Amino acid sequence: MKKPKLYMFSISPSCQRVFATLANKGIEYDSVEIDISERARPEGFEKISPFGKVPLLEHNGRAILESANIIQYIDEVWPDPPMMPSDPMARAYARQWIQFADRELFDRDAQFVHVEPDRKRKLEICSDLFDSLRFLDRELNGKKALFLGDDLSLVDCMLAPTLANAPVWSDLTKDRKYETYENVKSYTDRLRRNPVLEQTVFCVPIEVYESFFKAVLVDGMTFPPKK
Ligand SMILES: N[C@@H](CCC(=O)N[C@@H](CS)C(=O)NCC(=O)O)C(=O)O
Repeated sequence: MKKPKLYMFSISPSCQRVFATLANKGIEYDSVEIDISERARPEGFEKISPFGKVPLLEHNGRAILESANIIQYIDEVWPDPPMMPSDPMARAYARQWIQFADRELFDRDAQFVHVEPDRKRKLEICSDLFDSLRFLDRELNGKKALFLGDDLSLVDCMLAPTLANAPVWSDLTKDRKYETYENVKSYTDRLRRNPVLEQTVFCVPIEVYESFFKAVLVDGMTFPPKK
């Protein structure tokens, strides 16, 4: 099997989803760091990436975009260990929460980080994200291990990077909803103790995100910063 190449940015949450999936399967890959703090992209990357975003996985001469799509591709091509259920109904359930992680959580994070310049609007978007976490909290009720059971799944890889940052957003915005989500908090603790996620998601010192999100949510920066 040809080695894949991952274009990534080390502290990007969407890239961490891919790091975790690759690590869980023990897949060897080449990685190319793209400094997304710069608006310009290296020429080689511009040629294969229509939107200039990371992560991008190159495999067998083709480019695959979107972290949710990339990790499902990885799970299909390198099926061991499986990170999605084999039963169609259970797969549909897993995909539903993969979509939730993107639409309700990550897309809002990306909106207040990369797109929205107005600080008040940033805080409103972040507050909407916390409102959506209520659904996850309800779904996690009664789950004692990871999202689909004892084994790390793609749903966990999708959720972990956002949940790692949620306490930082809650502190900075003084939005207290997060603190009431007991199931989300205990699930996040279980994710943090997972050896693969510990090394691929929770390994970035929290201070890095504290200062990054302070610049975004308190000082009103959009990222990459306007020059
Ligand atoms: N939905 C995409 C989002 C990708 C995304 O927003 N990537 C960010 C880093 S987390 C990026 O490359 N931003 C650069 C920019 O917006 O210029 C995915 O899940 O892969």
